[in-house]
Amino acid sequence: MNGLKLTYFNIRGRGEIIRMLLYTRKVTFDDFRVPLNFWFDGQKGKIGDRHVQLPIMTINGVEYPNIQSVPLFYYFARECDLYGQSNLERLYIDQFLRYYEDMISLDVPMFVTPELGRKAVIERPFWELMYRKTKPINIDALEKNRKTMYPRMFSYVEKLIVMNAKRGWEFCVGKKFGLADIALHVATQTAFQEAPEVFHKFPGIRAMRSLTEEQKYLKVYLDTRPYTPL
Ligand SMILES: N[C@@H](CCC(=O)N[C@@H](CS)C(=O)NCC(=O)O)C(=O)O
Repeated sequence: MNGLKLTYFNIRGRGEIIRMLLYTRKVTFDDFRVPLNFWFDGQKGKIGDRHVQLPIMTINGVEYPNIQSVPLFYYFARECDLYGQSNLERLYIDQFLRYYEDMISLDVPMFVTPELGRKAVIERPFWELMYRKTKPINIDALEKNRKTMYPRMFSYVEKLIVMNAKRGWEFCVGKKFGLADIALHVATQTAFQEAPEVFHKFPGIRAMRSLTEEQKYLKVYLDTRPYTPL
């Protein structure tokens, strides 16, 4: 793989799994982080037309807009040999990807409220403020996640990890590090930043997160990546 460029916002969001897959294998790529104000200040035309959403991926110098993040996760996981050793393992990996989707849909409302809606995303001062903030703006959503939603979702994933450990699996899926571990780490990162106490009851999730953080090349990235709320 060469001529690789990820065009995405300066958040983890739907770009982080791609970044982490590539860093795991020390694949060189251009990690282009579009400033939010640039996108929402009517300068989007410099990146693409109004029908374009991010991420945009460039592979071998060819740009693929609107290619969808999840197919990109699978593509790069296959390219990097991080997508399981058997069809059954891939079934389990896909399961973790679904939990990732569920989890990020819980995170977003803590930062973007319906009342603020579109107004929030087009107002540059709002974003600048938000990205300096370390705490969510929607305290109700944070409390609901902290008390109910994160523990509920985590308990499902914890059960999966415990069951998989009983099969002799050392990682989320199988005996090799891969996409499921990365998806779990990304899926739980906002919760880890905003409600770390929730993790106390979930040793399996904590252990899997640690294994991800110990990956040699990934560790360098995780230790130096910019702080972002999402
Ligand atoms: N299903 C798409 C969703 C893409 C998407 O919603 N992208 C958001 C950022 S996460 C975006 O570009 N928002 C700005 C806009 O729609 O103009 C995918 O997974 O790639």
